[in-house]
Amino acid sequence: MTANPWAQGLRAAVLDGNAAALEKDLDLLAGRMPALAIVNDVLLPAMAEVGRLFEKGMMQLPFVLQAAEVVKAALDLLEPRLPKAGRRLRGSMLLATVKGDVHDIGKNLIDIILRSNGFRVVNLGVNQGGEEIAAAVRRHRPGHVGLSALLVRSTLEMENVLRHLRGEGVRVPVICGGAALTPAFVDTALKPAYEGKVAYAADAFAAMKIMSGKEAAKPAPAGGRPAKAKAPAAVKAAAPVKPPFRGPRLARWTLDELLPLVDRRVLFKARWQMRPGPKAERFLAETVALLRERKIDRFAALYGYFRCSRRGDDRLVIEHGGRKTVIELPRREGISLADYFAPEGDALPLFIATCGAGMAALEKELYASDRYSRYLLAHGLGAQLAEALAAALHERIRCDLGLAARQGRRFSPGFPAWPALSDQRKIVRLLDAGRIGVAVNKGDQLVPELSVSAMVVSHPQAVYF
Ligand code: B12
Repeated sequence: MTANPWAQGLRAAVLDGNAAALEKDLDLLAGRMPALAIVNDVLLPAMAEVGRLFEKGMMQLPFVLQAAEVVKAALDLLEPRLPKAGRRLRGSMLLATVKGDVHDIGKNLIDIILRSNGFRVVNLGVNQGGEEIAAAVRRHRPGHVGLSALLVRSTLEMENVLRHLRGEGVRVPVICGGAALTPAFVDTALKPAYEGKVAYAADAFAAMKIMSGKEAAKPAPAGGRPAKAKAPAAVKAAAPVKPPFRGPRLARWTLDELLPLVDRRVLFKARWQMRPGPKAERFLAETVALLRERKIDRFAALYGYFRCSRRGDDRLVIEHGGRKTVIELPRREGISLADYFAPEGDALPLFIATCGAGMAALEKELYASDRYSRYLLAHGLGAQLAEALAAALHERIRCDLGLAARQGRRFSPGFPAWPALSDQRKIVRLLDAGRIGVAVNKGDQLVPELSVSAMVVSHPQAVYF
């Protein structure tokens, strides 16, 4: 790295995520070195340092994204001076979230970090099937394909994509990532479906190592022995709860009411990947101010009580509006959620809560205007506001039913005790969730994305499993 002070200034701007003097710094520097050298010898090494600091735990994710913002702004400013050909790229990736999945942020974080590290990225967007991806591979000829999936079901869709690519004769190495994906699944299900290489990467930094040939894909961790299932206690009949009303009802919370319910530790550590402390608190205050400015300060939910009865040993039949809806609750570890409902008739509390369309629009706008750090912060707070709403509804239902402390457990479709994500469609219909702008897409996901659906099980013996 050159010792010239302007280059040092630019490097510091990237590392500090501070674009305040960027235009001036770049102008001064461009008079002294070619634009291409600024990219290759200053910006990319600075970003590589950011990556090293992140991996050592010395830089936190929102600051990595701020650094990426500075690099993006610098590249935009340098663009007219950069030669059309000859720009050294570290590699290229065609990136897509697979069909049936509308989850954007995981894939977009990969896009942001790869681009700011000198990779070319073609981001196809969400809900992409094998045909679209194969056509884009032919068009863009990427060095790697990156597939993203949030849900278990979309990890299965990855296998279809790979089979389709194989059928089309594509052999470009593929890197897969996402919340519900495991290295073991990549090894056992995805690798055999494709002729080219398939690797798992936990994040953008792992992906860059694979793309640079620096690190072989990690072998799957030895699968631990599954915990021995405890014999479930026999479920005794419980006195039926008395719901205060039947059918759906609207409930609203303001941002001020919800904020005290936000779990800050989860927000900071899991959603923002930051240590709790003054910096995280400052980001929280700024993100809340942004939400207020955009009038994202009222949140709607629907909840209600429905007549239901247990049918067989793993089903509930819900009766509402002259129509029967059946929910299957498969037995696991000897327990089915159906065990907690009486065959002769019971009450089922259901709810849906959403951050609303305004939040989704804000996220889209922040990403499109290259405010990457704000994008992560808004998404993370939105996720925790959805959780806070769910907690508030859970509490309201517990109060309505007069449940004892710690009685009344919340279960959502898509989790092991209630695996059918498609039951979200049934909940949306029963609660008439269109009234609060919530719908279900073809992949059975709630739209807007930052929404939660659940039932509350009031039986005193109910446990999480
Ligand atoms: C926060 C969260 C929520 C939030 C926000 C969700 C969202 N869409 O953003 C809220 C509370 C709204 C929510 C709701 C639900 N959730 Co949720 N949620 C999570 C949680 C805890 C984190 C997801 C997240 O946002 N991560 C942050 C982003 C940035 O990470 P990411 O997408 O994983 O991407 C990173 C990596 O995976 C990787 N990566 C991603 N893609 C790629 C691609 C490549 C090429 C590479 C290299 C790397 C890579 O890099 C990214 C950056 O580091 C996960 C569990 C978990 N620990 O991951 C469950 C999880 C995704 N949720 C789950 C479920 C079931 C739900 C609900 C269906 C529950 C319900 N019925 O209400 C709803 C769905 C609502 C809907 N719209 O239909 C399940 C899904 C399982 C399944 N059955 O498929 C999970 C896996 C929890 C679990 N253990 O079962 N959820």
